[in-house]
Amino acid sequence: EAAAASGTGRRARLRRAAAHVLLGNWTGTATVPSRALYPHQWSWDSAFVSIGLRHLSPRRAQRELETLLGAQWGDGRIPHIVFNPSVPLGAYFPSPDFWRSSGTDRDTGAPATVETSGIVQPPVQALAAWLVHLADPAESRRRGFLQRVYPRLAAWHRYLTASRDLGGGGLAAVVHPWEPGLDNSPSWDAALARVEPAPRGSFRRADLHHGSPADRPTDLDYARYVRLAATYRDHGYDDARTPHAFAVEDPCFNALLIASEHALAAIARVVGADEGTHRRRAEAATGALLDRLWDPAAGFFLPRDLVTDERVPGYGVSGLIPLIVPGLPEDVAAALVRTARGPRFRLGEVRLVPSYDLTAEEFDGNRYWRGPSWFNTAWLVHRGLVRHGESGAAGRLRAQVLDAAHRTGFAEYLEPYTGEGRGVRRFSWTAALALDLLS
Ligand code: 2M8
Repeated sequence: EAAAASGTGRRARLRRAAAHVLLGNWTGTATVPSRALYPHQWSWDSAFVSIGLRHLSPRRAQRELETLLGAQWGDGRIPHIVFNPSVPLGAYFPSPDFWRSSGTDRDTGAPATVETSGIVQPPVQALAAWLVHLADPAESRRRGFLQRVYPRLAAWHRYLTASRDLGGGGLAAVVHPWEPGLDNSPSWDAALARVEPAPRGSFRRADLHHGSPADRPTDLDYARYVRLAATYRDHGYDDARTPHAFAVEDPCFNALLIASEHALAAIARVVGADEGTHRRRAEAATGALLDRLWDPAAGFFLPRDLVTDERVPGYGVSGLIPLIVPGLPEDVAAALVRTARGPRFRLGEVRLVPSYDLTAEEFDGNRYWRGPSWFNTAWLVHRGLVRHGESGAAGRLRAQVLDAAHRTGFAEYLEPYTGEGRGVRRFSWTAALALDLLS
């Protein structure tokens, strides 16, 4: 009884601490990932944040997504950053004067009244909208939440499945390493090596004011990120006209698109739109995911580099995320669970799920997406494990997330072996997703 009581006390403390982080990072219309390092609104961060916020305030969670969708472009894209005009330009790089979204004179339809980036992030938004609705369907109906977001989410998915099907095989491509959200993953090294770096001194990083250089991408990575973004910008963010030096089909990005398409089907049903279209799209994309990214020899999902039209070898956490896809063949799911438990990810033995193969030469337990464990990918793997009946492994992962989130003061990421926090603290999606797993 005493143990149960102390467990209840711990949960209450964690809940309070997580709520405190989310309140501190709330700007009045949305949540910043971190006041220090990321002082604007990020697309997939907001989606994850709303999944946690729904347990504190379903209304605020709805608002979070509505603010993001308010910055949608005419062509359907949801930008990866929505800039807060009250934050000084130098606080984050690249700032609005780099992206110049409102000055875009092409047909992309960037909003005139809010500054945004021109690239995108993984499509978690429809899944988040559905989960937010489920937290309080009465409040959602009262505010007409799903009616309002449905057309925008549908336009977002149309943009991804039409303009971003650069490989023509039924999957969405990412055209910048910031788009899959796993910025400096070793999975992008080979594709990125072909990109001519922007000249040294042509840009000034702001991230190093807040983080240790050893925990962040390198200057050479940044020089290439800048080149790719500037090229896209200089072609009016037009997907057909831009000569994409980097174009990749990423398993995590596409798994989220499929999960979100299923969520959109559920939303369509509530708002009286055509559910079948979304189900059919989800099923077609699942077939494409298996055809194009499943590597039977590796027993793993691998990104496809569209410049070489080859799969990218190596085991990144992205390849585990298709576990969330409804209707994944059982033998494929079983192979993924085996790999997660094996020496490359050591699920249950090291903290959370490392972002890259522990046995690979490229693994670096401190440097951002090159090895550290992250809470959003752990939340997704947890969801996949539950889907496939792996309740023991899911329960252990959940306990690790809750412990690590609280112990590190809601760190951005963890060194997988020691569990020490890395990056910033009071990081929003860490707090939000811990809250979700607690509830
Ligand atoms: C990181 O990416 C941004 C660029 O978008 C950065 O390094 O400045 C990534 O971890 C990304 O996944 C995340 O959405 C973003 C904000 O938390 O930070």
